[in-house]
Amino acid sequence: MREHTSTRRALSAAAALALATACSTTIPEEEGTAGDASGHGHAQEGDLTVSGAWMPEPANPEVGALYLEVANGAEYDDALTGVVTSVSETAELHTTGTDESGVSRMEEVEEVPVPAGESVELTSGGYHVMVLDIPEPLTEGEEFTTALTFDGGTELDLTVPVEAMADHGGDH
Ligand SMILES: [Cu+2]
Repeated sequence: MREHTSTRRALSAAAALALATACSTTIPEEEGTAGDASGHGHAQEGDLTVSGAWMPEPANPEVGALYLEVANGAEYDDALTGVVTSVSETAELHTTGTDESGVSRMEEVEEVPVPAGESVELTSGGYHVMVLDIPEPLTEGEEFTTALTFDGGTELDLTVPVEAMADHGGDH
């Protein structure tokens, strides 16, 4: 009954795929976060929810910014401490500040704090993920996977769409 076995294996692979798809597209609750309806990257594990993940089509093909929102429903503080993407071997957590002469500049940080009961937006002009040394240019309509690691041990996998900056109302 070799044929039967391989059919069952194929079925369970399909079921696993269906589960994974359901997980990344189903929004458990309407929590009033913008962007979910347009199919942005979303993931949830325990008390942590990531929504609205996207990357503006990079102007410099080797460097892309990844924006998202993290909500921490737990009663303890957590922090985003690590990011790995499928498009490059290098991703950093950045914050945006202003130097003495008023010039806006980015700086790498060890972690992005996500306090208990709060949500933190990683966006233009603030905290964000910087994806560096991208070997193949990313264009609008593409997607890639990202794994986020948190101080409390949670790991979240999500799909991040590459979108035109113009679709986000000139958010610069
Ligand atoms: Cu940056």
